[in-house]
Amino acid sequence: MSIVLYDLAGADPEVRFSPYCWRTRFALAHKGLPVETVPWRFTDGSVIAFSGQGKVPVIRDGETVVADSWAIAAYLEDQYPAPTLFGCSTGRAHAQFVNAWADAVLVGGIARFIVRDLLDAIHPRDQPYFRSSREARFGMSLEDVQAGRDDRLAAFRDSLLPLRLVLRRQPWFGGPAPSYADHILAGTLMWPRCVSRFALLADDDPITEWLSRMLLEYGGLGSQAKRHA
Ligand SMILES: N[C@@H](CCC(=O)N[C@@H](CS)C(=O)NCC(=O)O)C(=O)O
Repeated sequence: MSIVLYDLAGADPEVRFSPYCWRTRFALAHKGLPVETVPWRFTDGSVIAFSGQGKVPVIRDGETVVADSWAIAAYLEDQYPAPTLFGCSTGRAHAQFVNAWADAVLVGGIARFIVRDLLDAIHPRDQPYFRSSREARFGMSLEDVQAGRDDRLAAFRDSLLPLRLVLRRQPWFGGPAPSYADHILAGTLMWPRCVSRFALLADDDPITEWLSRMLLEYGGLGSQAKRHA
């Protein structure tokens, strides 16, 4: 039986763009687990009824419901140990750091470049909620958040130096093969890729090269993802 994943969808139900849902998609693919995705929109409310909270990803595995991408990765690792997402308990602990850094630094950093583009990709019925909730969070209009992005791009790219330093020594954040650390980072980068045409990364950036390899993993899962036109 497939695991069911409630997955954030855009106006086009095939455009799936959540940085957290993508972490789960990669983790499920890594484990070779069949998945059935259910498109979910910000104003659906449907996941609250059975998961007790209002965010995706949420998975349903038989009778078990798990919300939150990190909790899902931990659940999958415990329930379906091979192939491993973390390698060992130390690897799991280190992946926690990557997860926290991606949530606290990378997601917020990327948002400032694409949040207005994102508005155009989401379902019209989600747009008023998305605009008001995100403008309250940023304390300014979505247009102002994204304004001047070309001038801010070099500083953002510089801030990703630690990723390049790792890739200088090894092909994947997991070392010789992708691990959940790769899923966290690639999942996060699927978000701008799916909703915006803004070139966040330079073509000759080693992170771009790693991401292009990551997109081809798992039968080209990431590369086949539909993008907002
Ligand atoms: N810590 C959660 C974050 C999940 C999250 O923020 N999901 C967003 C979609 S990218 C969401 O469902 N937001 C609902 C809302 O803003 O109302 C995780 O890692 O899964």
